[in-house]
Amino acid sequence: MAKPTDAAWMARALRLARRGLYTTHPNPRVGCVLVKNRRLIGEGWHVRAGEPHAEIHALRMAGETARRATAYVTLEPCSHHGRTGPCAVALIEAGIQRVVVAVQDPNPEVAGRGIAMLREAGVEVEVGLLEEEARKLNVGFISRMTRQRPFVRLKMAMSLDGRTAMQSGESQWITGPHARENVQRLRASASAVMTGVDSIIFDNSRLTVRASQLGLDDAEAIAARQPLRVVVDTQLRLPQAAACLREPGRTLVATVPGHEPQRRTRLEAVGAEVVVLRAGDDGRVDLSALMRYLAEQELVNEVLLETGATLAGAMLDAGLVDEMQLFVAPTLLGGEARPLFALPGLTRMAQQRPLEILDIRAVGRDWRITARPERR
Ligand code: AOF
Ligand code: ZN
Repeated sequence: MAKPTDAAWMARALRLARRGLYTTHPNPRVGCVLVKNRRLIGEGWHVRAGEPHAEIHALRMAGETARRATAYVTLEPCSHHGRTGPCAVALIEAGIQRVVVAVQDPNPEVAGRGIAMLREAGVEVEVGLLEEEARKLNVGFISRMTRQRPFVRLKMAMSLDGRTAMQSGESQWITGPHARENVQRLRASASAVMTGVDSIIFDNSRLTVRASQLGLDDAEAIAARQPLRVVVDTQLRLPQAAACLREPGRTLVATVPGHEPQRRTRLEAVGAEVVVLRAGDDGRVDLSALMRYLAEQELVNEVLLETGATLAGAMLDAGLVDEMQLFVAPTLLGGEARPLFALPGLTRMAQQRPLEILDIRAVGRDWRITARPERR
């Protein structure tokens, strides 16, 4: 049985793990706390892939006092030789007596082996404390490891009458500065930001993380890792002059076979990376194939989808939207304006797409609704 203070120490480890929210990609966010005689003797979190894991930082801080201590770790200690040695071995060698783990590592290279190694060495191990919170922090990593596709979060800004842009496509700005700062954080925590080529043509959005808009202490460092930009562009219509192509970071343009080769050459000349994927039945980029590509080739954990009604509708129809963040502005855009989703073929009430609301809160003068499609 967990002792009363275990949850409090694990909560601290989770808070530490969250400090890696914007930087650990493609690795998971992990925190570790070492406790002896009810006192904190070491703590740490994973900052960046290639750098030491959370446990190693905590063990370094504790030094010799780590012997017979308890370790609280938000993710199962690793058992593999990756860019760093196995944390399970480091904990055993340091003489840790008990390890409390929030969630098992879904990475098939670990997947329970870290826990088994600890137990074989006589370390007492408990698994599952604050598991739900720990999973939430790494939904993307878990999705990539278990479903071979990223976790997709769709962000949209709309008026109270459900419109996202005027008929002309003009949409800047529907929501206020607080909501836009919120979106900056969503971008910063994502591995990739994805959009359709029409959104770029209308808005010429840069899809970047701007340090000045992040509102965080280490904003500069966070903005240094720009999320991968992904443009879905079946006919390679992306303009050479698109603003996103002049920004730091990479722009991946996903297309299908049969596009005009000169267009590809022109885009590559201005730094775009073109990837040719299978076409779906409608002749457009097969979105499931794109998700698999992003997970397997680009190690994308979380995708932030910022796009218009067509691609948003297609992603929803393909069952590829895991969560929606809808920013609702206190304004009306009127009847000719563009709706949130294009869902052609939806004509009867029986076909409606029910959502489960997870959270609603005020963000400046706007409202943010977090929802997910109800699984049918
Ligand atoms: C831990 N503690 O803090 C993290 C873990 O490439 P590497 O060597 O950094 O290994 C990355 C893998 O290690 C990652 O896929 C995940 O399975 C695990 N991450 N494990 O014990 C940590 N970040
Ligand atoms: Zn490790």
